[in-house]
Amino acid sequence: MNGAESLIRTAVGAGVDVCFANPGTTEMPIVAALDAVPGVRGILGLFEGVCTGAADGYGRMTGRPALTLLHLGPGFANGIANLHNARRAPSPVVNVIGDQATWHREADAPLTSDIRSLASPVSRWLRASGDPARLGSDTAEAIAAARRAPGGVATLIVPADVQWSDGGRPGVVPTLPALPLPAGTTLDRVAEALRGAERPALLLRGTGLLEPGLRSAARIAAACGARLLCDTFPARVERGAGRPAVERIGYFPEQGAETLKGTDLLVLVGSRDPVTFFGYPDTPSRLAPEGCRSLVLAKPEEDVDGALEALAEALAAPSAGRSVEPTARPRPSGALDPTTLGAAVAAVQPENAIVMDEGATSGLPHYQAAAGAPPHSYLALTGGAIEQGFPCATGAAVACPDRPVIALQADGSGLYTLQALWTQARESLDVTTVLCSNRSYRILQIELARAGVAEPGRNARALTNLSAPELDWASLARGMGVPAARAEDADALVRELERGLAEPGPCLIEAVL
Ligand SMILES: Cc1ncc(C[n+]2csc(CCOP(=O)(O)OP(=O)(O)O)c2C)c(N)n1
Ligand SMILES: [Mg+2]
Repeated sequence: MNGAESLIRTAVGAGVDVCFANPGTTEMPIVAALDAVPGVRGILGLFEGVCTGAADGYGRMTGRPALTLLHLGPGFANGIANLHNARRAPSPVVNVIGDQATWHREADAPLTSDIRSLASPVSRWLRASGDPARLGSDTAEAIAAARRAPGGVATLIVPADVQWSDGGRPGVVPTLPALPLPAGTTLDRVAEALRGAERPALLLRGTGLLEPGLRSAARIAAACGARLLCDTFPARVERGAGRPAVERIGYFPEQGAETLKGTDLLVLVGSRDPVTFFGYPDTPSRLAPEGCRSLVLAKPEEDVDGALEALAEALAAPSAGRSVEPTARPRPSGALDPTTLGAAVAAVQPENAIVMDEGATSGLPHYQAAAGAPPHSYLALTGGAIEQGFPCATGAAVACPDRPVIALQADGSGLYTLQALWTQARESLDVTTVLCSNRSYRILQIELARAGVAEPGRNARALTNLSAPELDWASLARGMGVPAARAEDADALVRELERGLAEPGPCLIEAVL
């Protein structure tokens, strides 16, 4: 067995079954091993950011890492922005990067570079494997590191000769240790603070936004009147009718401050004290009002669900909290704008949908409109590095072949990684994309206005406007093998959405805003 086969055997043994890949010469032994050792589905992404964003989406939906297979420093560098988003989620991901053969490094051939320096900022675990006999155990360690709560990005650099040389031995991934509960004193302190607070809130992250964590959080809310909050851009929230309602913190500083206004106690559940997305003149970084106390119930690496349940018990909470009633979701009619777009999606989204929102300014109203929609998973752009929507939706669809995926995709953000559509077509993934076509970097125009630029100059207009030439999204999608339509009003969007959702496989609807 060569090193590459030991790597794949280790992955298969650990239940890793997907590899989002864009390989080159230094990964050929691993490509061959993917066939020599059955069990891992190789999925080609036509740009590395597609592979890493897909691994993020896959990790969010399964809680398990996929492999990415990337080509030396430059290939990896193309995938960094979406690994930044994965790190912020945080999602379990295992990157495998081929490198020059060990003895060839000193020749300084053209593709040689400092991969470690590129990988370290986005990797919680990083190693260059140097010995085929240890590549299996290195792989096992990488997988274990990616899985360790709350999940994270592990990166394994594998020189080509370590892949092709004999002497490989599969490694075994240790079973995960039970997550530690927070100390009893922490629990007591939080319970006491909650009893004394007038307007408390829980800020939930990680498994706290999935069942059963959410159910325990709702019990706590019922016991002490706490609100349930999540970050502006959560990795994944389980929501919809029959589930507890979770409010998102507003995006702009004044909106975020408005969400938290009057809060006197913020209980951090796998989360951190909320801060503004950017620094603005004369605006504090911290969002919570002055005098609001923040207390950590559970750190991200602790047992968030167990802590929530123990806190509910400590508060003698009722056995169930409030959940959202199903709401009427009228089909919108007339002109398309972010509100009617959100209403259209909410009106038709089927039960158990996965909604990936990189709709930017056009995506926001959907969250409110879909509050009482059938149960669904909602995924957002965690790290603010745009280009994530198409890839993350792709990975979510690979993870959950039985669930419809709806992608709210802003046009500017979508243009970075639209080739993910080709992967959706090739793999027959059930992704319905609503392409929010406002032909601008609208958010940047808003930021310019906020910064006091009343009349944008020639350059400011040129740098924030996507018209001239007009992008033809239906043609772009069809060129990638994805059926497409164009909707010029809300009625047409509803109609096209119903058609797209009824058909298996991907489709794209350009919603002309
Ligand atoms: C990787 C990356 N590059 C650039 C930016 C800066 N940026 C933030 S939003 C944005 C444009 C968003 O336009 P679009 O996706 O069309 O959404 P809209 O604002 O029009 O709703 C840009 C360029 C970023 N956040 N991330
Ligand atoms: Mg736009």
